[in-house]
Amino acid sequence: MASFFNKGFGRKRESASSERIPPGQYETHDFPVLTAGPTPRIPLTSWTFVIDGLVKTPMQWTWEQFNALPQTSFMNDIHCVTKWSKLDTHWTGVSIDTLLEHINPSPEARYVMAHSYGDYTTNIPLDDLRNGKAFIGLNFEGKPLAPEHGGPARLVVPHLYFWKSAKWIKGLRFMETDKPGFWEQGGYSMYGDPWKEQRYRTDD
Ligand SMILES: Nc1nc2c(c(=O)[nH]1)N[C@H]1C(S)=C(S)[C@@H](COP(=O)(O)O)O[C@H]1N2
Ligand SMILES: [Mo]
Repeated sequence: MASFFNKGFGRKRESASSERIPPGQYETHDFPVLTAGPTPRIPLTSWTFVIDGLVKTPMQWTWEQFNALPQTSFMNDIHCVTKWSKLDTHWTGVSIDTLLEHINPSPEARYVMAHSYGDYTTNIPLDDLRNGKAFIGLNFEGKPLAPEHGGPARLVVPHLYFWKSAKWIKGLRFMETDKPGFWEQGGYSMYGDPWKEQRYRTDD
């Protein structure tokens, strides 16, 4: 592989795309759609986003209320466990840090289960959602997020494999102990670090 090159001459080309592709991945310029099951269609009038579990102030937002929260722009690389990586994706949305200001996590909360419309779930450590690491994406490349990519709103956790980025997000449940979500119950990694190739539970 390119490891010799990366350690030496490659350094001055820090942003070269090859250095941004984790092991075992290839770069794609498409945006493949990966969904287990049909695409849920959620009318914005009945859309809600809920944070509950181990939090001092459980909260529920309507679509209108959620869109009134401060929004930020994000640029990220995303890495799917099926081996494609897509560089420089542009989003706007609500940082999880903004949501945390409202709900006050209990001290014992260490993990989060993301819940989606259509019943998909995925588990993520709370520390991987805070300090600018994750957000609820509402716009992708300047347009409202398309339904097949999780619109109207999806979780985006770019530093973990993309299955952790729950499409059609409907809430976050704060938990004390880790529990497997949909793919994790099927043998995928509990954590999913693409740089460590944590694809399956046996890689954890
Ligand atoms: N609700 C929900 N979220 C999901 C999935 C899903 O099936 N349902 N698939 C996951 C997987 S495996 C991947 S790779 C990405 C794919 O996102 P995309 O279809 O926008 O590329 O969404 C993740 N989030
Ligand atoms: Mo995936």
